[in-house]
Amino acid sequence: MDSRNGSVSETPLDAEIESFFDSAPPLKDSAGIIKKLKEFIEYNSTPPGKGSPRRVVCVTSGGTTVPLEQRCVRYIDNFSSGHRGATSIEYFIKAGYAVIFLYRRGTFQPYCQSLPEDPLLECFECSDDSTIQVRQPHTEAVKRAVSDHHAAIAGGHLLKLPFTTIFEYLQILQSIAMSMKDLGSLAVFYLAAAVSDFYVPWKSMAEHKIQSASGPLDMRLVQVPKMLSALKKEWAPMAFCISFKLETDSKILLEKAEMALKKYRMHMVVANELSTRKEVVTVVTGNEKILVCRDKTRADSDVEEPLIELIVGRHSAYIKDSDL
Ligand code: PAZ
Repeated sequence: MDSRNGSVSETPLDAEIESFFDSAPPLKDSAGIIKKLKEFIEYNSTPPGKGSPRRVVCVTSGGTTVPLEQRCVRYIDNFSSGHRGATSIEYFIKAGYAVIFLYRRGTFQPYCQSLPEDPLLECFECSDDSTIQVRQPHTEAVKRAVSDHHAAIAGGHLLKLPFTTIFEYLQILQSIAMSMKDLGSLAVFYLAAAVSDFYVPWKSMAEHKIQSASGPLDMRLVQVPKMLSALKKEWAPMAFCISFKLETDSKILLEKAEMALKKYRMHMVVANELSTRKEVVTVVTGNEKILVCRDKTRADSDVEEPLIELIVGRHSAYIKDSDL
């Protein structure tokens, strides 16, 4: 019995995964998150009027942190900006999907690409009578960000769930996956977050700030259990699953992506290199390696547009096959 989600799993999670969840600090407002998920999925399964159930995609985005102390002062982090996830969402919503956005706090958000780095301070000014107005040349970008973002939320097409640590990320991902289980083949996982491979188990973590006076720091990190297996086997077995593989060494990238495809029984693995990830990715499937590139003839183009187009097509074929 998985008490956090109130559901019974037929095959128990393997010991490593179980121990990760058992020893993780309790997720804040777990009940509230599960309630939001339930309402969002119900709403999109029976949209108002006579609309057919929407496809629902869970997009993960940004990097997970690994706390080094329970009262966390220091943590291990990674490079991920969340650009991939945030940009992809805009295309998924355009294609008619409802999106559950599991994102790292403070990373890129959908519809905000054209805003400057510090939007609050750079886009607005306060006049003498204390009215706040948008400064030129940011009016159009602010209008678009605010109206498209609000329309997605108000229309019930976007649910945003933030995380910071590896513990929060995996706990929320599990809740999302279990909530999406009954959607069957209409569910998609687009796992673009950069998830830590190693972590300090909560029980062996120092409670207070680690003291430097004690000399060099000797710390043991253990491997984060590979949750993709559990997601595919138990949490949402009928979902269409896309994972990402990032490497800095091009010589091993495709081999690693193929290994992940087979090992975790993903439908697609998107392989990308750190330095060229915004220009080109390779989509690895059971029998293809498809190069997807940004349209360089357009200054405002991105690689996510053709990538999501490809994914939506493959997901449609998957739904058709599952119905047979
Ligand atoms: O977040 P971002 O836009 O800066 O980068 C995207 C990415 C490289 C994190 C993503 O495409 C990806 O490959 N995620 C998986 C990373 C991994 O192998 O763990």
